[in-house]
Amino acid sequence: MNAIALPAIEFHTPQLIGKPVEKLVRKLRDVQEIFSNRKACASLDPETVVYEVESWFPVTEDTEGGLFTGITHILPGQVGNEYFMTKGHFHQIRNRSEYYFGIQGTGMLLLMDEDRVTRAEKMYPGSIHYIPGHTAHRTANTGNTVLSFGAVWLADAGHDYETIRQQGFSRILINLHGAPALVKNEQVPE
Ligand code: M6P
Ligand code: ZN
Repeated sequence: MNAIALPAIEFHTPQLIGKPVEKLVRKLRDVQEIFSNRKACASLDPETVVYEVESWFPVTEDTEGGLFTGITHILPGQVGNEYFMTKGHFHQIRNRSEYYFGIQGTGMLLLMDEDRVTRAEKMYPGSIHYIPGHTAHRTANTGNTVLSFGAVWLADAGHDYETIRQQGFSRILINLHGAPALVKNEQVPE
């Protein structure tokens, strides 16, 4: 029997490995504008890796009903008192939902609906998060070790980063006296 080699989750690293896994590295210089404290950001090395994404795209982006999967690794760190986090996005096709699941480390998933109401869910190894359609999502690493989480999303969902770039999330996640706190984002309207 000729078995085809497929991508696989290597649990001990953990990583998504094999061909054709695509890897994306987001450094501070790529994501500096997502952090509230620009001064603190400017004092850090722009080459610092904030997060990496390993993805498998078995079908093309326009495949209705197709699925993509990936693992994201957010490094531990802060910009000022704000934890390292992903850019965050709505889906271009707004009703598209997604699953996230915690693999290693601890963090928070920020979920903001179209009325800009933001809530957060704790991420830990084994946690499962259903991200409904019409909901922007961003993850932050609140621990001292790498936060890795898996994701499964619809191939045609698309990433709308622009809405978040212009309007931000209504809440930001900061380290307040050693614990994560979801507080009002003073830089954007409610
Ligand atoms: C998850 C999925 C991906 C996303 C990645 C990083 O793996 O939701 O679609 O690209 O997280 O998040 P972002 O694109 O917001 O930086
Ligand atoms: Zn998504």
